[in-house]
Amino acid sequence: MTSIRIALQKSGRLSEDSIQLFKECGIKFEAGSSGKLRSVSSNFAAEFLFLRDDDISGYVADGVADLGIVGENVYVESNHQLDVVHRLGFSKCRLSIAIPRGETYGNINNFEGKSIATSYPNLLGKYLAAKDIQANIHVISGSVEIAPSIGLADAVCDIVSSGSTLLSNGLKEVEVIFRSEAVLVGNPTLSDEKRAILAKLLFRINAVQTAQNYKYILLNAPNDKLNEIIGLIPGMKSPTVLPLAAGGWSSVHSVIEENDFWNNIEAIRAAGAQGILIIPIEKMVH
Ligand code: PRT
Ligand code: ZN
Repeated sequence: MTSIRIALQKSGRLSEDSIQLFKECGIKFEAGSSGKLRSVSSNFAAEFLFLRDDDISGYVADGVADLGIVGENVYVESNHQLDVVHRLGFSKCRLSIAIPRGETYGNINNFEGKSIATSYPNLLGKYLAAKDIQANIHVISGSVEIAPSIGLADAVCDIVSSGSTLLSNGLKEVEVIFRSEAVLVGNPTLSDEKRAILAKLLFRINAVQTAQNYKYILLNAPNDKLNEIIGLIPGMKSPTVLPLAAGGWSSVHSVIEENDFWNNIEAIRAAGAQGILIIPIEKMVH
């Protein structure tokens, strides 16, 4: 029977959320932390490989794996031509150019003739070429942020998330050149059988992602305030309204986007709503 092979990061910033995503999709397998490099799902036509993130795009391009989860920064830098099948919304970060904090910065022309240390020569090279800047790119594979202080380069181009690494190395972010998140990439030449399995997987991923934005809400409302309260909850178009055993009160049930609810919480309570419950939804299919 056909199954798809999915390459995941063995251990690192992508691993936990990647494994969690498949678990939430109801796909069972043994995670790679046990030292295993390969694991077959017991309830879905998929097999998982656990690799260094740098190798994932190449394995998918070669067809050793059919799909992979990788940071978009690493995928684009790899120059492999894959299908970005789905954006996953986790491991968000940016690739930025930073300079010593004490220096003044005007614009990108500051880098004309300067040297920039990075592990992302392709992304940086394309960005500079598009801006018509001639700079020297020093490729280094780790600890990029110390390059200016040891005199190796004038600036760095590295991944930033909170910014605290730059700060503690006396650097400031001056240009964001790429915004990244985890992506599901796929080999462009998958067979029809594998595409059918991928479609099933995407259906589940969509159900999980949609559910994350919504909550099931339950509240009790005095009948004379029912319409007012329902009107205060945007998106609550057609709630289920059931009479409570206590006369004059109703129970209101609906699915809403969570933010819509918090924006009006005070008004909802002031209108007399009581016993408000907000319950997570595991999966949601439109
Ligand atoms: O061992 P393996 O090769 O598999 O993993 P790795 O060490 O190469 O990668 P890993 O696990 O560190 O990161 C995997 C992916 O997570 C990256 O390719 C990005 O897409 C994404 N990501 C998200 C990050 C960060 N946030 C991040 N903060 N990758 C790296 N960092 C590093 C950055 O390099 C810098 O040193 O964290 C530091 C900056 O963080 P802040 O919070 O101080 O700004
Ligand atoms: Zn890596």
